[in-house]
Amino acid sequence: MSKLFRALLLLSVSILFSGVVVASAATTEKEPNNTPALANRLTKYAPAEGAIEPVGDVDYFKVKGVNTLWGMVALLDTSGSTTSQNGVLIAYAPDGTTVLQRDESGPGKKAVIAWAHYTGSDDHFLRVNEVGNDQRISHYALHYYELPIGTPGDEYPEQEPNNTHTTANTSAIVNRGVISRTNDVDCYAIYARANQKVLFVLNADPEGDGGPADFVLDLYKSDGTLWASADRAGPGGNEYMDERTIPQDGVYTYCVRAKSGTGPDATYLSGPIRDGSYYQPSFQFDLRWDNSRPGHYARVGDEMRYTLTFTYTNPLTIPGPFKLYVYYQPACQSVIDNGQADHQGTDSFEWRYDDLPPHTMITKTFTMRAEASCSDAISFDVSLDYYDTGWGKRSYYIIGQGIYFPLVMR
Ligand SMILES: [Ca+2]
Ligand SMILES: [Ca+2]
Ligand SMILES: [Ca+2]
Ligand SMILES: [Ca+2]
Repeated sequence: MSKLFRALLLLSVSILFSGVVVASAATTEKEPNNTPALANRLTKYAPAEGAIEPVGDVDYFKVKGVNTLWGMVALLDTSGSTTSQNGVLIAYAPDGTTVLQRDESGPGKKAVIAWAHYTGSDDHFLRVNEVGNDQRISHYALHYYELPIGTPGDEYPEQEPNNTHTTANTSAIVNRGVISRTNDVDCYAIYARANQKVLFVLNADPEGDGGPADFVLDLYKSDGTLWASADRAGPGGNEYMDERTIPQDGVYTYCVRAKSGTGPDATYLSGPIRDGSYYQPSFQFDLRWDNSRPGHYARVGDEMRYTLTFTYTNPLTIPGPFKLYVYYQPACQSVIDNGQADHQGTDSFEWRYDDLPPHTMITKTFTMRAEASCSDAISFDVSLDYYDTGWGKRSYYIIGQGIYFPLVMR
C-alpha cells in the first residue's frame, strides 16, 4: 500500500449517529431530603431508589433544567413496595413551589410526569410522598429523562389522516395531537433496531387545564400486528407503556386513541423514549480529503478537494426541511467550489432539501484553498427541523452533531 493511499484511508472519517445507549446502576436516596434545599441530585440515566419512611416522609430530588425548549419525563414506580403503593410525584419549577405536573401511582400504575417543559436552566425539583402521608412506601424507583420538546404549546403537530399503521406520521421526538372524534386514532411510526429499549409516554393534558379524554396507547409490530396496549389511567391521566425490548429491526407504530372524552379538547403530547434518550433517526457521515499531501497537510495556496457523503438508511420519510452544512474558518480556508451549495455564508455553506426520503445517500464534492499557515477543520452538521422544534422552526439548540476533521497547514 502506498503511503499516500494509506494516508487517504486514515483521513476517511466515518461516524454513525444513533441513539445514546446507556445503562447505569441505580442510586439510592440520601436522607435528609425533605426540602428543596436538601434535594438529592438525579442523573438522567440512573434511576433513584428510595423509600417513604417513616410515615410522613417526603423526598425531594433536583434536576438541572436546560431551557424552555427542553423538558422532562419522570416515572415513579412503587410496585416494589410491600406497604403502600400509592405515591404522589410532583414536578416543580425552580422556585420549589410552582407545580408543573402532578400524578399518582398505585397498584399496577406508575405516576408519570410527561413532557413537562423546563422553565429555564435552573434546577427543577421532583418530589415523592405517600398519597395521604399516612402510610409507608417501603421501596420506590424514580426514573428521569431529559428531552428536547420544542416550543411550549407548539410541539410537533400530528398530520391527519394518520388512523392506521400504514398511514402513520413519522414520529418526532414528541407529537402534539387531538383525538377529535370517537373513531379518531393517531398513529406514529418509529424505526428501531433489535435489542433497543423503547417506552412510550403520553401527556393527557398539555394545557394543564384538565384533560377530558381517557387515552389508550397501542403498539404495533412492523407486520402490523398489535403487540401491546396500555390503559392505566382514567380520564385526564397521563399514560405510559412500559419499556419493551425491540425483537428485530423494523418500523414500529404507536397509536393514540381514547375510550371517552373525545373532541377538540382531547389534546395530548405523546412520544417514544429510546434507550433512555430522545428518539431521533440515525445517519452516517463520511468525509474524505481526496488530495492531501502525504503526511496529512496542505501548503498555503493548495486547493483541497473534499468529498462528503451523508447516508440515511431508515425506511421512514422525514418531513423537511433538511439541511446539510459544512463549516470552516475563513482565515484558514477559502471556498473555490462549494459544490453548488444552496447557500454560502461567511464561514459555512449548506445544501437544502424539502424532506429526507428513505434510504437517501447524498454525496457532495467541494474544493477549498489553504489561505494561511494555521490549523483548521472541516466540520459538518445537519439540521432536521422536524426533530428540532417542529416544522420550519430551527432553534438555537441543534440535535445534529458537528464532527471535526483535522487539517493542518504548513
Ligand atoms: Ca425517603
Ligand atoms: Ca425524605
Ligand atoms: Ca387526531
Ligand atoms: Ca387520526
